[in-house]
Amino acid sequence: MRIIRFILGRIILFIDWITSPAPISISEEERLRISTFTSSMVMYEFRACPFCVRVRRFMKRNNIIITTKDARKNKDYADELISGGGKLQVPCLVIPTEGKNSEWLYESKDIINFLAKELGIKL
Ligand SMILES: N[C@@H](CCC(=O)N[C@@H](CS)C(=O)NCC(=O)O)C(=O)O
Repeated sequence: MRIIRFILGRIILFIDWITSPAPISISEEERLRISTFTSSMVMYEFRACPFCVRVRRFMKRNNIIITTKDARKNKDYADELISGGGKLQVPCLVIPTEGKNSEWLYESKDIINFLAKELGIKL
């Protein structure tokens, strides 16, 4: 099972690599607006998870840079994800909220919808 998962993971990463979307062209002002919004966010992922690939491709296309933490490779990250978000499931976007606990947003579709809505990106 681990071997099949490993092979599938490599295939996913290879296809992602050869079909990687080009970032759309934006102004420096827009780039700054996006990076200011996302600078304190973190996304937990498994590198070869197809749902994480989906979010990363959306981010790349739209010039969104968010620090990622691989919860498969690093047990500390997996523990952080479980204690903060409540379960070991990726992708999970951690959104700091002023004066409150951070929001731990699961589900690739919800993460993409959140980023698109907040950054005014048309899907
Ligand atoms: N519906 C979720 C599915 C996420 C999902 O199934 N992620 C898998 C990795 S591909 C996971 O976290 N599995 C937990 C595990 O392997 O322990 C989404 O779209 O984000």
